[in-house]
Amino acid sequence: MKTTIQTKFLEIFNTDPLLVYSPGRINLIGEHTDYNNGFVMPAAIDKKMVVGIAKNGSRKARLFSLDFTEEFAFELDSFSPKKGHWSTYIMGVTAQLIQAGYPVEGFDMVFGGDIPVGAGLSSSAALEAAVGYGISELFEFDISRNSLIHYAQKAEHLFAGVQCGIMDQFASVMGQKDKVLRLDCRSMEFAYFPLELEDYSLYLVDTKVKHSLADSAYNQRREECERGVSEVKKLNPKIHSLRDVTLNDLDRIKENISSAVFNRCRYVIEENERVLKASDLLEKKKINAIGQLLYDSHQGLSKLYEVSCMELDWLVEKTKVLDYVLGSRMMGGGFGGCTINLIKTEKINEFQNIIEKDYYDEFGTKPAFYPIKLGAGTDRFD
Ligand code: GAF
Repeated sequence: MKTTIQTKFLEIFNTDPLLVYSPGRINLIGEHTDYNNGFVMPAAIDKKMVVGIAKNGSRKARLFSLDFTEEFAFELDSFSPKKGHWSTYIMGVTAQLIQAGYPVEGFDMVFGGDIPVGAGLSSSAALEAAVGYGISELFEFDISRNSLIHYAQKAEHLFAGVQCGIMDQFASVMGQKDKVLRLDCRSMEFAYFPLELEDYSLYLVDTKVKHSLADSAYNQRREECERGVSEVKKLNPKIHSLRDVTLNDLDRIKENISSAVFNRCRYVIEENERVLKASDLLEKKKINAIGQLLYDSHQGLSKLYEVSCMELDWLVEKTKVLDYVLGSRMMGGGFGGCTINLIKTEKINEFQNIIEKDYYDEFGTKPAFYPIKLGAGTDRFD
């Protein structure tokens, strides 16, 4: 990919670019907990977004997307984002840096990658992080990784219109080879855990569907959680997020909230517990028990948080009769994308054959399968 970007850059802009990358991510467990100040356990993967960038001496950004074979340009002094278009992410990050006082000048950019788009592997966070890092390296700005993560998140909020948490950008920027991260999204404290699964592997099955309500439902879930918190706050003003709420607190406000809000809050409280258990189990190498947590997480996401869909539910259900699968759940925001499966390594081919055939019989399309390798976070190519 690096060479392809370099060659295209030379062809279009007639010069050699600075080359950086930022990876996609998986999430072992801890879904929809990040914006509730809770815990998550993501990891960067070896699939990445690669950005080639060079100064062009103007006040314009001239862009070329290799994946969409499309060009786009925007002025650095006025931003008019095109909602849903890839340029939105690049514009968003550029705008955040300018707003923060960094003297960004005109640049040319070619980008592309191998992160499947719409699969819940955070290709957009990877693009945001790569663009922010690329600009920072090109103009020699002194931007900490932590700030980069927050500029990327803000770009998503203000330009893409998704009120996302911090997990995706954090995993993309901070990932380490062969390691899973446990992040406390309130304190931003984090720890790395080697992914040692003995005879087991993590394996993704991509439904290849993305139901259209994904973005609006995401923002709605966030509001529902906030509604729950504001009720608990009436009893205890010291509480600021679901992270501080117990199931007991929730029972006390049950009469004042809808059953949907109750369920959303219950799921988040329980999921936070599961993340802490999972990191403990990973450390103690109790792999079997992690599998059950994945199933429990899915159950909550599907029935309480209601962000699953029939394809994801079908895939998870299907694994329950396969004794070599320890656990399975939907991954990411939901309404499509991938399931993450903890499966006996030697059985992966058998698993793939069964799922491919039965999924096709059920839905008339074939899913995609991705083995997982954990890679390093945002960096410059040497
Ligand atoms: C999306 C968001 F971008 C993340 O912040 C996170 O909330 C995730 O959905 C659900 O866990 O990927």
